Amino acid sequence: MAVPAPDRAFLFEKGRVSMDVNERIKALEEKLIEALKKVEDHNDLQQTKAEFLGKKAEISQIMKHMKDLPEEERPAFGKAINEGKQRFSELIERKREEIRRRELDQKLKQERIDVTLDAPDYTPGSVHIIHRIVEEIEDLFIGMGYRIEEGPEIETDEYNFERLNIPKDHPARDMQDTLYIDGERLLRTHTSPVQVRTMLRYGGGEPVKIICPGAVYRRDDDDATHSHQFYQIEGLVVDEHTTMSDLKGTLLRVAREMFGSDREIRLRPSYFPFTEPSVEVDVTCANCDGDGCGVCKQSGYIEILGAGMVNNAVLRMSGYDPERYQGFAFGLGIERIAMLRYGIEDIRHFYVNDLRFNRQFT
Ligand code: FA5
Repeated sequence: MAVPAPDRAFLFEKGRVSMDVNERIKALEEKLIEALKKVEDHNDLQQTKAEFLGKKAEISQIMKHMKDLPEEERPAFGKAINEGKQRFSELIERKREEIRRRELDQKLKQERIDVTLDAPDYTPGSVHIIHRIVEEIEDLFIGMGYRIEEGPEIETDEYNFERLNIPKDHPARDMQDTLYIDGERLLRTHTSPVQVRTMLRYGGGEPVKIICPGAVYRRDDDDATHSHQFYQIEGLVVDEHTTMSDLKGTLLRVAREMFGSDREIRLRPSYFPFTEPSVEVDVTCANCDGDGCGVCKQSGYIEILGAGMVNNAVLRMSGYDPERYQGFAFGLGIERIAMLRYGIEDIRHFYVNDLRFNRQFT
């Protein structure tokens, strides 16, 4: 904006200097007010600010003349200029705020949400049936005073086998086909190593009452009843005067909780290197009530887990004196329990993530 240069002679006329400066600034202020009316956006505003307050603005030019004024007139002159600049700035900032609000209003209008539109369909997720059964069994055992322990899925040969009384080259290693990572590390084939880790941590001096849920891995070929990865829950009680009948009572409670209050169990002699004696535990078939049918292969019973009294060698290796302490342990496969309970004929249903299957259990 071209503002004529101030008339020096006019400015220097004694006694009129300050008044003329005030008039000039007043005139400039009116010009600024007019200019601001035409300002549309931040760009325009920036330009107007440069015109009225920048280095080349008239007010800055007038300021340069202060040095030519008599000493006594300088303070009033400087004050007039500074107050003028202050008012210009305020006018410009007010305009800036006005633009900001207008832009915000526009943005809010554009982004307005139509709350009357239909919400998109969604189906809430749910806990997988395997984890639901794990939680159910955990609740049952917590109610009986057990603690929950967990251990690593990548285990060492020492904890998975050796400290469970399965030395290298022992034929019992063939019972669980193992996925090795290297010579020493492997994917745990069962949850029994957590027994050992917990007993060692307790240091042989106090009773143990734990369950250990978790994933385990085997080099099994997947078929209707075998998976290379499945879930187990291990149970371990070590105390003075622990007997086989404590084990039987505990497992009967589990069987009735899982399959119905009228179920019976049967213990069959078996072999595990870490328990002595060892048993396989069968539950009466829910399909035929123990009379014999296709599901239980006419036996009236279905196998659900392995168990036994903790082998003295295992107690000793874990720091417990077998003269004083005895223990029982059991290990059950969650998928097999779920299959029996819900009549699922193929273990692979649990892992293919077919929502039609999963939703049956929500
Ligand atoms: C064991 O793993 C022992 N550690 C259990 C045990 C613990 C015995 C403490 C004594 C004392 P076993 O290999 O039988 O045992 O496996 C236990 C359960 O896991 C089986 O009863 C079965 O329900 C389940 N299971 C075994 N292999 C598979 C598989 N490939 N797929 C799905 N479930 C399996």
